[in-house]
Amino acid sequence: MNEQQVSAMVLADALNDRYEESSQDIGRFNLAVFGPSGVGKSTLINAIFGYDVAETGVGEPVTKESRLYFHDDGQFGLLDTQGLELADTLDEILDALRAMIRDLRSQPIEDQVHVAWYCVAGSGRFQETDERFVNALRELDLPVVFVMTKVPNSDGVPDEKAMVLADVIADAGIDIVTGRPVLTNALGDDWTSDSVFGLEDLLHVTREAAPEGLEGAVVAAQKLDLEMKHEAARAAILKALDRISTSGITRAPVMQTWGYLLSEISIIYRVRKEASAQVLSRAIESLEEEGIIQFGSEASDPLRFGAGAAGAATAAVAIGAAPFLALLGVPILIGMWKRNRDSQRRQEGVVRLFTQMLGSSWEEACLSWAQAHEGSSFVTRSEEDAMVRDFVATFTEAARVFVNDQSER
Ligand SMILES: Nc1nc2c(ncn2[C@@H]2O[C@H](COP(=O)(O)OP(=O)(O)OP(=O)(O)O)[C@@H](O)[C@H]2O)c(=O)[nH]1
Ligand SMILES: [Mg+2]
Repeated sequence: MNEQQVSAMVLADALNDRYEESSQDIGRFNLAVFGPSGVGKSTLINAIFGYDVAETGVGEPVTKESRLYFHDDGQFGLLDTQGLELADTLDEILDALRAMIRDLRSQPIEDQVHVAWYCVAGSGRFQETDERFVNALRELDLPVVFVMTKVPNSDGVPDEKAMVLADVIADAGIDIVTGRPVLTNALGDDWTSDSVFGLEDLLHVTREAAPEGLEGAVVAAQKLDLEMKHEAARAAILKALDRISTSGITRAPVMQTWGYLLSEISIIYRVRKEASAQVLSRAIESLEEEGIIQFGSEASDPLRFGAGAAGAATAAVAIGAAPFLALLGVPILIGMWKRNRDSQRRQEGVVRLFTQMLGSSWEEACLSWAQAHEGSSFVTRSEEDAMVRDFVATFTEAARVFVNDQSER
């Protein structure tokens, strides 16, 4: 490993140091899904959470011989049944569920079951079993989202019979989230005019039903709504800027803030820790090769900058106030830093600007990966290359805008 690689690892290390903690902070959203076999539960889960039961396995039976399976992955946990004829096994499932929920009561909130989906076929009927099951879930204090699946529709407009069923359910006097069922169809069909619809609706209702403090976990767990993720990433950047304002600009707290920021964005977009660290260190190395960023040789050194893409002459500037920037010298920021070396507030501005650039570039890389990627959080080699390119391009563009902005003054 050469010196450049060591330096490039600094941000990857910051992310590595904070990833687990960030994951804990965001928490895990645990969803329980019920409904008769074949109604489309697993298909729906896969469409919204990209969680392919066929691929990931059904998980562990909750108790020996139990028909409840729990499986978790990152910010998402799923309590599922497999191939159950619900009416025949109703009491058995409810007993197992009651025992499980009772056991979980003493656990931290993120280990409990948060929301239940109760699914019936959109072409079916509302039966006494459905009512009993929903009431039993409510007695366990679970918010119940009533889902109609495989709803026959014409380009997303539910057919008449499904509308009638929805009204029957809404009028049945059961305690369900929003008071009405959510109508969905998770698979399109070229032969009929059935379209995919209702998935966003179901996601939003589910997020609303999740306990306070776990909405972020729902946002990270789902793969359907990238705008939702974008909002969460913007909030993470603002939080990082706030942290810098309150904790000051000495090295340790700033590194910590960058570690939280980078890992939170990774988690929001479901990019795993190892892939994140790898992409980050490669991107920083590449920025250094292009002279956009330069690293000082030692952490304790006074701030040192070399000639960068901006064509600045080699400069060695000693500023004791922020030794951490010895590790991450940004040539385009030198001018601003030098002019403002007497002002703590303006130096903070430099660090905030770098934080902003870092967050936006990392988000861009994660976002375009998520747009191109279906489902799992596995990052292929070519996807990794694309993420490096996206990060470098976004960062470089932000740097260019900044340089132009400075030279116009
Ligand atoms: N047309 C259409 N078919 C669907 C839809 N959802 C599921 N299917 C099909 O229905 C079948 C059963 O779907 P699953 O998602 O496995 O049903 P499940 O409720 O998980 O069933 P169990 O795991 O046995 O309890 C599969 O062949 C799916 O392809 C849908 O929204 N529309
Ligand atoms: Mg299933």
